[in-house]
Amino acid sequence: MRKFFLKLKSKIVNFSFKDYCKKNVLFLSFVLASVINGLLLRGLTVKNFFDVRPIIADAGIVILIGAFGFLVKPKKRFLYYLVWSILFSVICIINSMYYTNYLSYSSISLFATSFLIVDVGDAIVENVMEIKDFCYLWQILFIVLVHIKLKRANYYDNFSRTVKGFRNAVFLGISFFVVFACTLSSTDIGRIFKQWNREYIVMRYGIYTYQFSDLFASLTPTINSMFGYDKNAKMFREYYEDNSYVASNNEYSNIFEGKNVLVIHAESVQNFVMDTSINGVSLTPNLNKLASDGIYFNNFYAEESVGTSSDSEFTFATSLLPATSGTVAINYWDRDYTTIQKLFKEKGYYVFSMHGNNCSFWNRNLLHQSFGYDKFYCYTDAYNIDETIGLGLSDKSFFKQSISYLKDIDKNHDNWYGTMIMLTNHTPFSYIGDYSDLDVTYKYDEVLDSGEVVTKSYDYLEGTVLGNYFKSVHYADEAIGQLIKDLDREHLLDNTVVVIYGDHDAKIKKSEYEYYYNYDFKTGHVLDSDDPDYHVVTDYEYEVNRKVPFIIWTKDKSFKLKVSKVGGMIDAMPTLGNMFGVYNKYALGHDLFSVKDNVVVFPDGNWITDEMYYNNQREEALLLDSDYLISVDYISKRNLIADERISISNSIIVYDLIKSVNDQMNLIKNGG
Ligand code: GP9
Ligand code: MN
Repeated sequence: MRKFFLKLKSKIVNFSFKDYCKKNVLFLSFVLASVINGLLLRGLTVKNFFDVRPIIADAGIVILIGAFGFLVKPKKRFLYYLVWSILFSVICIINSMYYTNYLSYSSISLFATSFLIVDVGDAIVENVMEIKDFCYLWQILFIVLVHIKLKRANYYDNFSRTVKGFRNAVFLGISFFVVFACTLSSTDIGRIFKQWNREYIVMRYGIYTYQFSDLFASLTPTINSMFGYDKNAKMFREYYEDNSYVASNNEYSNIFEGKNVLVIHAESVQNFVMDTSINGVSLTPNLNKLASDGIYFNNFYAEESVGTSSDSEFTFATSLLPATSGTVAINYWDRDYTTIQKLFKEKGYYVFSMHGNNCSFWNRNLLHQSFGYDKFYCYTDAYNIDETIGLGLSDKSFFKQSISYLKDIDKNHDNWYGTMIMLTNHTPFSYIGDYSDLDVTYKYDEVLDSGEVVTKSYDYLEGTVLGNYFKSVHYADEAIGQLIKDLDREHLLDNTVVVIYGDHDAKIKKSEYEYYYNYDFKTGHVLDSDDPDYHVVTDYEYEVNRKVPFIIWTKDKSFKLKVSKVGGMIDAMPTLGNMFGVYNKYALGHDLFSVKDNVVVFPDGNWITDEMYYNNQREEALLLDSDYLISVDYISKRNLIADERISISNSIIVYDLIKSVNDQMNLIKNGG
């Protein structure tokens, strides 16, 4: 041991940094470029430039990977570093784009869903890619240039494959990691294992460590379900021993028993559009009418993760949160979930779904079977694709053609529960063109010197993503209005409860809102960003604005009410279920008519209550009720709820825990 330290000491004393750099130009160039790109990515996304901890972690992992280059023949070494440089640049590019859209980092598990990107390709090009996403490519160019220079100087002829070089680099890499490990808190360690707080992990561990830990986590859906079952099953049993969902009892219990249900999954409809008029024209007159004649939850969030539409369907159906890695629709569709569809089916309802896009999008042909739907009416199997807007059949045609199916269903079944999944109002919204009659230019009268009055116009929202979204949402609203009329004409509303939810926000960038809020109608220009009246849209304002409408309506207008208490998609099933006398003992949400102090948990661990929005990633809070005195205890209690809700949901999803309980029950029933 003593000998080792003496040797180490003499090595350190005799170490010449200049010599080391000279001998390892390619290796060090690779390390430096990769670390700079990691820093650049954090700087351009989470604006985390100055924290040295992720730099140390990035350096550690890159050095370790670079170390293996010493085991490659010098002439092939360049290729080794080139491949890794390409891989690292691609990682940075993908994460940069992903962050712009989701304010989070990408996961390898999403590659399973990447075939869906082909269908939404235009949306990616129009809304997702930006020039800045490609700045990371410099690393590749840099490595090539360094190589050319070294080759010209016959650099490679002077070296051979060297185990010593490998050993030294590994030692260096490990040293970086040891230093880094000393800076970790228990929260940091917990979060890298749980993986859902991706922004935090990248800020703390750097992009490369995140991406490797994510690779491991993403490969684990299969590995996971093989290991860790006992621990998760125990957690599940203990949780439900004390917290099994108990049916609520309030003035809304069973009010709709025996009625049919028509759920409208309203693509990308955000709540704020219901309070928006452009040039005095309401964007959503039909939704507004339904909301004011029914029960309208106006402080409601979708709680979706990377599975967007499919996650909302899942959370609505099960009252569980989406998977923390991958998506239920693609990776875990074949589990045994307790769903609202199955519960209605048990009551004798015919249960079906309808959609105008490919039946296999989001794996719906399988997912919907797993939810318990009797039939999925989709795309060319059920519809004549006579009018395409964006991804598939236009909503107006979809609704029109669905009426005859609904009439048949109503004729042949005493009771039915159906979901209609809308499509047209899907990002990038630019296909809406003439299908919407909403004018988003701004017209004004100008008095000329001669006294003549002429009408002039500014482009205003014309040609912007938000402007297209407004047109598109206006179209979706018209489609809903037309559907309600047609249903009424066919007497399909007489015994039906119509439920409408926005499936998630429209994923429109903050800069679009800033343009909209800061538009100066006097000049037709946007205010300067240093103007005292300039409205900066903060991350918090943006997050809180992601609300979607949730409406429960009947034709007889028997319940007219606006609920402003905070709620989420996870609460939809318990709230609606109670009105029909169905309940799900595994529900993690609450009946919004019974719950006090509700907490809406997002899949990344952030949460919102009536009092505050809490960003768990940054450990920052936005107070929503300034009269409320918030304590540390208030936050930590809700952090625990968030952690528990995410963990229990994920355990059920990954380990198919409801199935194992059902299997045991069947065994007991059958006397096994
Ligand atoms: C596609 C539709 C859109 O069929 O449901 O899915 P999204 O891109 O919103 O998840
Ligand atoms: Mn959607």
